[in-house]
Amino acid sequence: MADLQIIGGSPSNFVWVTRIFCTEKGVPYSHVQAMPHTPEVDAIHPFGKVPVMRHGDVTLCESRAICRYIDSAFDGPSLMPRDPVIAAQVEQWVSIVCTTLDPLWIRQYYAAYVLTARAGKEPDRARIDETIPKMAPHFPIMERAVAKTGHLVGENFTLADAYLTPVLFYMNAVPESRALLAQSPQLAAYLERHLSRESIQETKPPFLVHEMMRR
Ligand SMILES: N[C@@H](CCC(=O)N[C@@H](CS)C(=O)NCC(=O)O)C(=O)O
Repeated sequence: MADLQIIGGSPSNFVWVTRIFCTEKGVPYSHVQAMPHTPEVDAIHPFGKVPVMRHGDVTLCESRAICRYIDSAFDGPSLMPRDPVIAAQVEQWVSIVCTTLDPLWIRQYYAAYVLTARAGKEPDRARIDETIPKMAPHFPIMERAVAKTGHLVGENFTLADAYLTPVLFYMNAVPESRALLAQSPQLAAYLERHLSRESIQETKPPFLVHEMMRR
């Protein structure tokens, strides 16, 4: 069978999701490191974003579509439950992470550390100060979401948790959001527990971009 390639840099939380998914399903893949807007990515994603995927003649972009393809094209345990209600609840939380948390927590706030570090500059304090008050109310909401079972949906680790854990990992890596996380003990415990999961340990970014660029 053709080699399955996940293309995109390890630090990307969305690349990370697709790698967690492959690992949980037991699907072998090659990981090709590539930045957004580079030729191999632009050849697949119309807006040059990572992850993208190649499997023989099949090329795909967007993490959710990639996970969906891998789930149907390969055998193995799935992070997508079969029950229609539970499956829809998983999609609901995946969507919330992608459309509410990621745009603010990662693209606006964490980017204030990463983009500046890449340019060899100090974090963008104005951007951080502007974003934190908007993020703060999200933390107790997410705390309540995981409080009952230690998962976003039901009793098991699902794709919803695979989307949330990388985002929380980055929130724990920088001070203001780490403080917000500390005020949400159930969410902090959720992160700690899922971070120790084998599939997450195996695929974890080997360095933090905002720390490495400053060395
Ligand atoms: N909805 C996309 C989001 C992908 C995304 O935003 N990737 C980031 C890296 S984590 C990226 O490529 N950013 C470059 C850009 O937006 O131009 C997915 O689920 O794959």
